[in-house]
Amino acid sequence: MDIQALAETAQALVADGKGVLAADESLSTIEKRFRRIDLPSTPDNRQAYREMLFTAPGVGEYISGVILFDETIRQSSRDGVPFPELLRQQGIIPGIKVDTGAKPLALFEGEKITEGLDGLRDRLLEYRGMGARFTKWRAVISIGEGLPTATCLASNAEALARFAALSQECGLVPIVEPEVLMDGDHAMEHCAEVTTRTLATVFPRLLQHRVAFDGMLLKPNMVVPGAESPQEAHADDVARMTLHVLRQTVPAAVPGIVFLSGGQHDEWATRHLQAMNAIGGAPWELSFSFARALQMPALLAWGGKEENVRKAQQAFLHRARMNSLARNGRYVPEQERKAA
Ligand code: 5MM
Repeated sequence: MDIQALAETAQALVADGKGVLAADESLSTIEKRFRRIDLPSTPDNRQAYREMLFTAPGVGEYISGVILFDETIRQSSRDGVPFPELLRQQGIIPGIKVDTGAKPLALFEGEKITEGLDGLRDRLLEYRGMGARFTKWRAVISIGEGLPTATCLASNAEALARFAALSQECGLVPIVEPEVLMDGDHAMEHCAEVTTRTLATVFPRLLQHRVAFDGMLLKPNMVVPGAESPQEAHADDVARMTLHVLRQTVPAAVPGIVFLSGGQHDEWATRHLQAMNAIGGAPWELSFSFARALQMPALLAWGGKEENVRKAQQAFLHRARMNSLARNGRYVPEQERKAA
């Protein structure tokens, strides 16, 4: 295993002012997103949407890497340039989601286990041959009455560790994503406690599997109140609590933490990232790997229409730029209006 090469890729993904675009929506998720704009989810529409994002002029200034879905890594631009090559031309590192989705955990109602380990080594080698340089695997953890159970946490941590080890063996930087969902009416303190338990289960397991921390990235949720909670959280509280949890659980050798947005309003995800970077002094780079919080305004502006491509790209570039500023601790909400 060439740890030096893995470390260089991991560092490039969290380079100054840059973060990752998650564009790895599975077929069911992209169908849900396209429903917002009344667009059928066909291979052509998915190709057109991803091409709009990937060809946004100058996107490589803010985006270091893009996580692709299996279908997307095999698609090309209308001019016939394979998407991984198109991204490289923009100075962007292609990555790939390699899990095959979260399925019900047998005998543990309300909990999920992420699948995709069978045959993974062969798939990784194929993706590497297609130009991918990093991978991603998402575990889903629910908060609820008696949830998450220790069994759910341990099973998902084991799968994440096996995924990460296989990725590194194949020369790919794993992005380890244990997502504690926002669903529910729990307080942010409860989210902090569950996120702590989750990460405290994941990291020892990664170590047992000999995963090199300097050749991976962590993609966690931020510590926020549940989506149905009446609790109001100030950005400074989110930042303080999230950093507290991460300091307790994430080794300093990990080069970067790239947050998911998890359904937060796009501007709030940016404010929270800004607040964390404003505190400063963290041992890891603090950046983003958003899907919805980067894409939603662009999707709505696009609406599936060719004539809206430029407008949609502007909306996407705007969010990418705002998050780039936040990632460097230089974002103020007034920049939203000024640039709009
Ligand atoms: C694009 O969403 C990814 C999951 O897709 P599927 O559920 O369709 O497999 C997801 O892993 C994504 O990378 C992260 O959750 C971040 O997305 P958000 O929207 O939370 O920033």
